[in-house]
Amino acid sequence: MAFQNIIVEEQDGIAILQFNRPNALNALNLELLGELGQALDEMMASKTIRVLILTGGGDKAFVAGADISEIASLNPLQAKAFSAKGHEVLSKLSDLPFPVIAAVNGYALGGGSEVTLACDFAYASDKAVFGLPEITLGIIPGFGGTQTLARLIGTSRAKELIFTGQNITADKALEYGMVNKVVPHDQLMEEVKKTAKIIASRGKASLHLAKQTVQQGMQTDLKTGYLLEEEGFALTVTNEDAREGTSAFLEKRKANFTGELQ
Ligand code: CO8
Repeated sequence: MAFQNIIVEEQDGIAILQFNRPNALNALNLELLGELGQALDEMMASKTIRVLILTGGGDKAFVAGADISEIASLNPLQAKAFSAKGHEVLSKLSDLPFPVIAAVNGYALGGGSEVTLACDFAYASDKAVFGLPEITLGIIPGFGGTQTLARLIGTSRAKELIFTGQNITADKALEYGMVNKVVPHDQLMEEVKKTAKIIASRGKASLHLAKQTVQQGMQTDLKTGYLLEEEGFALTVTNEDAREGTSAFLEKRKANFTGELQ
């Protein structure tokens, strides 16, 4: 399927989705959100993708937020629907049965920061800028930021960012735990691909269950989380990849995981 606002490619189990509205710093308009949702639906059904990388086209921005020209004319019901559309699409991203890495190559503001928060983890270029500047526009975050940022970095830091609307550097985002690594700008994709390649060599079922178990566990108490882990563990241990992984260890060779999700 050809898209106008995103570019999707895939090689050796690694998919790369690039936001592609460089003239608007990849701002998320409704058309882009629709295409993103459709691309994620297709990926959900993919038999070959093991890891997805998200990044921004052009050399300035990952995503500079929701498209302000579209927000400006919304009435409350339309605004609620726009926010709900963002939640729906970002939930699809979080729910993909394989890991998603954000390669943050520039501005990740408002909806852009919220996209990184919906990914499993992020690496940032040393030129990346994060922030939730919605308050400077007289609005509040609407693509999950009030919830996901506080859950990730704690309520105090999240409130300071949301109340001031001030941007932070990649190094500050690293200190806050919003990104796992900051690398020189021109090495970002190489570094992300290196990690993606390691992940792509792991088994599909164990990646899916590991992701699901961490995510669901974070929404519940520890005892319930342990139960989720027991179930996930039991499912992986009977998977053909578990037979391959344990045999490969005992035979002192590299495992070759070819198991399917079902
Ligand atoms: N929306 C629309 N257009 C944008 C956006 C945006 N978020 N960001 C940049 N652009 C456009 C600019 O208007 C400009 O277009 P043009 O060339 O036609 O004038 C082009 O991109 C280049 O931008 P600048 O000239 O401003 O580039 P600078 O390098 O000078 O500045 C900045 C870069 C600092 C990133 C600046 O563009 C900026 O501050 N952008 C807005 C950032 C922002 O406020 N983002 C938050 C948006 S609100 C949001 O994300 C809410 C999410 C939930 C919505 C829920 C809906 C109800």
